[in-house]
Order: sequence, then structure tokens, then C-alpha cells
Amino acid sequence: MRITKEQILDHNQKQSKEHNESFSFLADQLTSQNIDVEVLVNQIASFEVSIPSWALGAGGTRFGRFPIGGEPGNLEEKIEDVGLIHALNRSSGAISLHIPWDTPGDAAAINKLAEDLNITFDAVNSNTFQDQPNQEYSYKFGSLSHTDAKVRKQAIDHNIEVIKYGEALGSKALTVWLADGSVFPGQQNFRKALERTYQSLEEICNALPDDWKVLIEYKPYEPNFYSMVIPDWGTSLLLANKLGVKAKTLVDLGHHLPNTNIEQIVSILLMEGKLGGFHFNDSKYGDDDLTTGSIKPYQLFLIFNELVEGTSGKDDLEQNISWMIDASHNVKDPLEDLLQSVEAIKKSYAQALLIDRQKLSEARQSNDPVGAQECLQEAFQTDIRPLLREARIRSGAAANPIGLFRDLNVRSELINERGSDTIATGL
Ligand SMILES: [Mn+2]
Repeated sequence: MRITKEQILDHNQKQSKEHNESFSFLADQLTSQNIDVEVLVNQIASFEVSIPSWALGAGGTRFGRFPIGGEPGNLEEKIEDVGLIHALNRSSGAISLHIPWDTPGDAAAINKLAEDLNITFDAVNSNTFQDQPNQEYSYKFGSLSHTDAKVRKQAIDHNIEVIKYGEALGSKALTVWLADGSVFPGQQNFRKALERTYQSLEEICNALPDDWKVLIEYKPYEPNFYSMVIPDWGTSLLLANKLGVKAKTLVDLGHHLPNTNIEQIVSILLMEGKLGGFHFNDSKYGDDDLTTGSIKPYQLFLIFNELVEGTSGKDDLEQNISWMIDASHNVKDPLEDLLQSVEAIKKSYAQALLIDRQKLSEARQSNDPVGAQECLQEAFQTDIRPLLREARIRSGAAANPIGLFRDLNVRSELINERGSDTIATGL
């Protein structure tokens, strides 16, 4: 299924009166605060977030999975689904692939399809957290950190193979999330496991093309419940520093212990030039993989405050950091969920752009916590939804992406095309 320009225009036409009223009211309000609304709308319009190939089907838990029907059964259909999201919001023009779940068989044909839909390829993800059929050695006791050099070599070779697939598609980054660790005290020598991981990553880095980066993701627990080899940003940063300029840290919002100050981590990584990428999601307790902004929108805003503060503006935000979603759960239509996530991310970005930086800086300098809080709250409490809508309309996207998704019965159409019992590859 494809969404046509006419369908978008028709939908936008119906919303135009109400939208124009709310947008001009907000634009006047912001202009009176000396904010350049045109610049703001352009910044919002050009900010894009990549869609993970593994989030396009129903997510599951280890207890069960409830298919939603019409799930993409292969990589081509996944790219078509991202094409639908991008047609609706014009902010999701890239897909992040997971190998081997989405191994591109015919790179030329995949590139052609992606080009037709204005989709590019963001970071490619390796997978050494599960065994594949006919795999020679098992990752049961680790991969890049394994005690056996033969297992490590297999895992290194897999990562290098993933780079090759990515190169054929124009990707510029490899994300390594390592599930390695230990389930019980005493099982693993912490130092030796980290040292072996470093050596394996060094070999992977040596195979990286010059214009690529490797993003090192961290996670405090799960699947290992006593220790993870790369449990936190400090360990990731330590490895990235040792590995050199191509290695950077990837922050996955769900990969922190409860109440961790993620915005401070972001700020410090930016200071060190080591913030390489983001996996957006939200969580209540742990790695819940919930819709971004559904639980802690203020935290998301504070993170964007640091991102805007720590970069010189839009260009840096776009050029140096990979923006990706990493979420998957059991109950929503994944396409609607991804539309909500992208919207929440862009909303937080827009709110952070509204912060009066000079006023905030003065409040900090004069040790005025009340004034500083007022600066943040003023931006956070502004209803900037008309700005996002304006940015979408100008980009050729739908004024109300989820509304149009439902009006066009996209899910029913996909079920008609693909059947009700297709299952997307992934978790
Ligand atoms: Mn992640």
C-alpha cells in the first residue's frame, strides 16, 4: 500500500481552517517573545528520526506474542511500512536494519525500493545475543567477550559481515549491543571479559570504512542478571575512548536503572564529543520499550535541552548523532506507535528550542534556581503542537498522521495485502 500526495492534500485541506487559526495564534505569541517562527518551523521540519526494522511487527515478551495482522513478512515489506510512516509524517526517512533478521539479499533491488520511497539506511545492528540455525559456535556464554577465541572470532566476523551489508546500502554506522555478561556471582572475571571485548571491538573498528562510526550501546541488566560486560555509559565511554575517533557511545533511554539522570549523561558525552547515537523509547521500571514520551515527557524535554545546549544548533544535531527509535511492545499497532514516538521526540526538540538560553544562562550565573526553573517551564508548558503541524504541512506530510492512518484504514489494507497471520522477523 502507498499513500498518495492527493490523499495527504485532501486530508490537510479539511484541517486547514482550524490549523491556521491555532498556528497564527501561537506564531503571534512566539513572535512577541522575539522568537523567529520561520527558523523554528524549518528546524522542526528538518529533524528526522530513524525507524528500527524490528519495531514494525507486534512486539512480544518471553510470555507471549499477539500478532496484529498484516505484519511485514520480509525486508521489502518493512521498507514499505517505513515508507507509509514517512509519507504520513515526513520525519522518518531512514530505517535501521538488524542483521540477520533483515539481511538484504539483493542490495540493488533494496536500494531501488528505498529510493522510490525516499528512505535511506541508518545504523546497521549486529546480533550476537542469540544463536542462528547452523551457527558453528554458541553465544550462550557470550560473544565478543567469550573465553574461547573461536567464538570471539565468529562474533567479530559477523560484525564485519554486517558492515559489508551496510556499505552496500549506504549506511554509515554499526551499532553493537552486547548481551554478554554473567548470571551468577563468580561466573565471570570482570576485567578479563572487558579486556577481551575491547580487543574484539578493536578488530571490528579496524574493518570500519573511514567514514563510518561504531556505536557502543550499554545496558545494566538483562539478559544477564548479575553483570553485563558493558553495563553503563562509563564503560561504553571508556571503550570508545580507547578505540579512538570512530567509536562513540549510544544512549538507549530504557537502558538505565530507575531515576538515572540521563540528561546529565548526554551533556557529558556531548562535552567529550562521544555521543554517537540515540535509541528513543520510554520505560516505567526497566527496559520496557514503551512509546517515547508516554511515561516521562519532562525527562525527554530535559534531554533535548542538553542536546540543544551542547550542540551549536540544527546542523550539529543532524550531522553527528544518529537518531533512532528502539521500542517494541505487545499492544499497539506498531505503525501508530512509531508515529506517536516520532511526534513526541520532535515535540521535545521543539520545546527545547524555545528555551530562552540567555535568560537561563543568567539565572545559572547568578545562582537563581527559581529563575532557571521558570525558563524551562515556560518552554515546556507552551503548547507547540500547531508548530509541529505547520512543519508537517509544509513538508508535504499529514496534518494529523494518526488521524489519516485511521481514515485510510491502513492496517486493514495491509491485512488484505499480506494476510492476518504474517509475522515480522524480530524479537
Ligand atoms: Mn537499543
